[in-house]
Amino acid sequence: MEETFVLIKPDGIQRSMVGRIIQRLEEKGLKLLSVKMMRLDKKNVEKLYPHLVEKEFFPRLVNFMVAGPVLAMVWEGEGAVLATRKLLGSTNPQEASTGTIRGDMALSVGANLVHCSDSLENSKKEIDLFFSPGEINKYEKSTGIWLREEPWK
Ligand code: DAT
Ligand code: MG
Repeated sequence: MEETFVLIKPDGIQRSMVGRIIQRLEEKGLKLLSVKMMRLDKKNVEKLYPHLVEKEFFPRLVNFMVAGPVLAMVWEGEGAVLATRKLLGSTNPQEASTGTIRGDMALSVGANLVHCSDSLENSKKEIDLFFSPGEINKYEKSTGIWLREEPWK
């Protein structure tokens, strides 16, 4: 079972998209293990996006990410990392397919509503950045077995 890190960005909070974004992840069958509202600082953004710190747009990205509170979350499921990437859609909402969160709800690459981990390795790093092990709620859901091909096993 994989865990992935998802963060609703300041535009998602301000545009009242929290419920809709969480609903998409729940509908897919992913299970919410933890949630935390917080205000990021520049250091948080540098740690979340180490591959982007040298980009010309990075100062704008920092300004955007610290502009308001965000909602950090941990989600669990079979193949959760890739499944969540696909639910979000391409980085640039102009290119994201209709039916994806970014494709349906956003217009600008600099305001694309939500972040999620791009690999299992990065998901572990990103979860560690924002959550302590004691904050991750492992639990069974009675409906969870019906996400499997052989629920009785
Ligand atoms: P993703 O968020 O799909 O994993 P990423 O890790 O390449 O994409 O980039 C992280 C964020 O940085 C992205 O969600 C929005 C911002 N960003 C990426 N490319 C950008 C660009 N060319 N101009 C402005 N912002 C950009
Ligand atoms: Mg990324």
